[in-house]
Amino acid sequence: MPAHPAPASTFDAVIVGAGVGGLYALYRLRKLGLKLRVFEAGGDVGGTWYWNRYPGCRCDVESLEYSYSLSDELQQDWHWPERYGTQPEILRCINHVADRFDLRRDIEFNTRVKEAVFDGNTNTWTVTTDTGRVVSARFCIMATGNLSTPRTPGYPGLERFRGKWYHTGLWPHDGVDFTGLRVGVIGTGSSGVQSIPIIARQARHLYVFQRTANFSLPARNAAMDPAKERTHKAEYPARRRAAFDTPFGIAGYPPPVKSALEASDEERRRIYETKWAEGGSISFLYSFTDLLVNKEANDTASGFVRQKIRATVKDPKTAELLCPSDHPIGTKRLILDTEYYETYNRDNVTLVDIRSKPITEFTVTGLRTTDADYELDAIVFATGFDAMTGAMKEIDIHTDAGQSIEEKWRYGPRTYLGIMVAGFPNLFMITGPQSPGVKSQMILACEQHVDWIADCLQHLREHGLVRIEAEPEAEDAWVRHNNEVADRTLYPLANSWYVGANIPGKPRVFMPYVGGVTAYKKKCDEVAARGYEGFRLVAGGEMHRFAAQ
Ligand code: N01
Repeated sequence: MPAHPAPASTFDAVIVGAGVGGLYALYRLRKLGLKLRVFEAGGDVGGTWYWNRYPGCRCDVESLEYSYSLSDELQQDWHWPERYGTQPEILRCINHVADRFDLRRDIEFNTRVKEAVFDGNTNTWTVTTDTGRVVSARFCIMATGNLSTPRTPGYPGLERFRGKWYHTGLWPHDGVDFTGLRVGVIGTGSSGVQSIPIIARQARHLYVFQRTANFSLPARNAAMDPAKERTHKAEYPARRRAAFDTPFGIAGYPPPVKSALEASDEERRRIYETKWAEGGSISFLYSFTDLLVNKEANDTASGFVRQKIRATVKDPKTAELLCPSDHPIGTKRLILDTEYYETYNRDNVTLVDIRSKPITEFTVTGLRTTDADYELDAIVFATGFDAMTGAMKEIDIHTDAGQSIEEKWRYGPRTYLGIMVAGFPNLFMITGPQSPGVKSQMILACEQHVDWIADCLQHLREHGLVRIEAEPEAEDAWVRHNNEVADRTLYPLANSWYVGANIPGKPRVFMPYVGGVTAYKKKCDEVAARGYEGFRLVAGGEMHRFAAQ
């Protein structure tokens, strides 16, 4: 009996994931005439926006920016009702894209890829799913997402708990009504901070279990301003191009011109107040040139936000607990909220410091910390994800040469451009580690990667090439460059998911590329223009060509 049943179908490319990146890959690669198959673990399209349905979930990038640019008609037609898109609205748009471009017919839903094995003789990947499908493809494109592997803490006793528990990243589709319940939320990252004000309004009592305080700024969400929408739509193509000339891939924020240390106290305060009133994280981080590279400059911004927290939260002890003190502002994902700090002024909300008095176990009726028992009807884990590498490592990806991604990334991810991994030919990642993905507008990042991959596949086809593989030296240089760039910033000072700090035992390696979208795209374009510099390209005989040739 062979270890694997013979592949039932053969494709040019298998795409893993039907979120924003996977759907665009399907759309774009279809235009090359390739035979494609998408496998998606969820019951429908949307990825992040399919799974994260917790109360208050919305994007922290403005809706006019956080949207596909793949069709001007689409971006002109689509109306975003609010400044920031809600999860249901973003998911509605993604569904619209899937229908409008007839994408679903190539997607198998409720199908999780378990294994992908490369055969160096035929230069093909064999992909096996949990539904028993075995298919082969010349190329495998991992659109598996950066924040798609939810994690709950390993405290003992959860199976004893008689109430209901939820993870923000795996939220029930029909919603949860917390009315009249005693609820505990564990975690105060973006998901916790967005959901806490809404759960507080429903619950009889809400306990927020905070291990680390995070910086959060007001989102100032509002109904879409029709004049702004009209102007934006008139300028859409130019704005999309301009976005690539910005560090975070988002146009429309005037770049800062001076150091925070060159400004007087009064000028600094005035600028921070303006940005605070405007709402938004990029705008705030753009107050001065050096907030992310100079600790002293950053202290001025961090101090400003701490003052705002103290001015908002009435109980001084609670306010102090909510003031972040272990990382410079912006070095963890800067959160945008709606009435987060105000929520702690409610009588039915208690902040519990689990840094000084950690949770020890779950009990039948709630949870226990080192100094108290909390009676709860429901627990919400807003405890985040095995970010950036989790989804790739959950799939058993290996080659017939005996290499596995699990083993290769044991001490942290290693990639060339965040797109390919040396030793794993014909395997592409969309917004993989060491690309700017999570430090930029994700849809733009996905589109840029997919366009690059599509151009690459076109190049291979035109030149009769059947195999592309990152060279180890190019990968080493890229990893080194990533580390050097990160070390010139304050980012590595934070215990964030960017460095894997939220997962016990995960190697501490700074994973996103923070040299900016402009520099990154330039590098990708140069690599392609130089005939895929840093990649080894292999020609093949007739039988090895892609099916669509
Ligand atoms: O997860 P997180 P998230 N015991 O990892 C705590 C994107 N996103 O889902 O800091 C107790 O940020 C943990 O504490 P600590 C966005 O990029 C975007 O909130 O590790 N607590 C932290 O407080 C974001 O950054 C949007 O000490 C534990 C929290 O849980 C990313 O997704 C909305 C714990 C986890 O915070 C992830 O956000 C939502 C433990 N064992 C998400 N383990 C928007 O666009 C973890 N924690 C607005």
